[in-house]
Amino acid sequence: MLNLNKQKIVESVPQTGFFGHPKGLFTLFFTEFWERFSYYGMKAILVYYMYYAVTKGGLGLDQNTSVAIVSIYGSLVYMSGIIGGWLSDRIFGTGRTVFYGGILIMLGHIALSIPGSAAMLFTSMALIIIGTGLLKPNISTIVGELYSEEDVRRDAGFSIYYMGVNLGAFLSPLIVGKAMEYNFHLGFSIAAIGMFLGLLVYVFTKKKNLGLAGTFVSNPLPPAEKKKVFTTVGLGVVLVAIIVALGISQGWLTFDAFVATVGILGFLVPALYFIFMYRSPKTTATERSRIIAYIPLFLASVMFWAIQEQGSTILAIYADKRTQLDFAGIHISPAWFQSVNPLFIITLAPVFAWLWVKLGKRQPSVPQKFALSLLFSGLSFIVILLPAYFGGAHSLVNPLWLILSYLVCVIGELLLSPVGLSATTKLAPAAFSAQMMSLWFLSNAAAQALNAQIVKFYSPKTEMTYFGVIGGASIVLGFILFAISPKIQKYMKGVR
Ligand code: C3H
Repeated sequence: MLNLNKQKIVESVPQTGFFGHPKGLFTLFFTEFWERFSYYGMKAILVYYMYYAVTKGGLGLDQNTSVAIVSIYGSLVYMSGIIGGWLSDRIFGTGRTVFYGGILIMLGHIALSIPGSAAMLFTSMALIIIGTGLLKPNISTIVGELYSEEDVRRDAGFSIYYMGVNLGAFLSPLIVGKAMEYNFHLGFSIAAIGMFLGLLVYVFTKKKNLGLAGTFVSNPLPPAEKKKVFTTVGLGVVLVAIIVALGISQGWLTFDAFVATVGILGFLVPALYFIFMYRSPKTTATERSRIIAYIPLFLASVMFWAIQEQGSTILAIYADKRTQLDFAGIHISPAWFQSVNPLFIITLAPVFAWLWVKLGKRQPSVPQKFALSLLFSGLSFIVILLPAYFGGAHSLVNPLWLILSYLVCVIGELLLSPVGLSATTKLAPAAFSAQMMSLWFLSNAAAQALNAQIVKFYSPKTEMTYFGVIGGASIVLGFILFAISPKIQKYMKGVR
């Protein structure tokens, strides 16, 4: 986006009105709160819905297959951000794309709330994959648009926004998890209502609060090119549909082959993205250097999310199968453990925001924060291997172990996720502002694609090795990143 447009947008947004931040942050905070409420509420019960027996209201699928499907689903949800980024940079602008995304997500949750079969599940997944791809990266990009480049409130703004994400993520597993005890579809209906409320907040407050933010198309598609692009996309979709139909009918498109394909795409797509942005004539020399700096940060982010996302897959199984759920006189629903991470985020985010302000110029650089994040996420897996080390893998474990592991991982998350969101908006080449945010979410997509390959190695027998190898890898990468941090900082060309 041109600097002139950026300035016009900032001037159009009421610059105070929400905890000393631009009023638009209210709209984005609550829209994203409801979107995450619906997404994480659905996700907190999805894996159980898939592997619980039909007599218990589930679909009766195999447990490991269910976890792999959830990982692939999570990966595609973030991968589709490239569609959302492209549509907004070239056709709709971020604001309209967010709205369309919200509608698709709501329809996706409605599909799951109708009692049905695996077909309903896959319809819902398709709608939520595309819808989230349209909404998630674009709403985060609009947060960046509310602040001028020099505005010192920007990082704190992203921390507040991240608290909105986690407030939704905290409340929904508690509510939807409880609803699951009556009926899975009641739980999914609550998710649909959540997204509906998010759309209401967005539609009714955006005009007053967001000003021009979200209305510009940063790199519009010339009308002459439109026809060519739409024909190519249409043909591509038809080709993929034919290949999939043939593959299924001929028997070579097996579930494992699909998981492997998503695994490859998880890394191939971001690689192509990097090359494309780097080589674009619209990217300046300074922006090219920043793209180089972004590569190690992206890889660190993949490692981090690979561990963090297992909090809702492998650790969800750990909560269900390995943890004492009757504890201190209460019966704990395994889905409630999904609220532990967001609760710690909400509590600790202000502490980190305060810490960065207090440390001022002495605070670690962005690459150093990422390196520390890898150390903490690695340690969280070392913590959770200890119960098996001390007591074997067959007795039930005190839930405090799981809570401690989540806490350590959250410290890593606060060192990486809000920092990464903010750094992405600063490092983005002007012509690719929304697409760079999609690239950031592709690090999560790659992580979950990787997880789909590795979760099958988890079992009570392999538990210690599983957590030890993955946790150890993260710690080693953390040390390497710390060593090369000054070099990365140089390539960032003044961005801090
Ligand atoms: O959703 C995002 O944008 C980023 N993720 C987060 O903010 C996480 N802290 C959410 S926690 C988790 C993924 C969902 C909780 O319902 C659970 C991790 C164990």
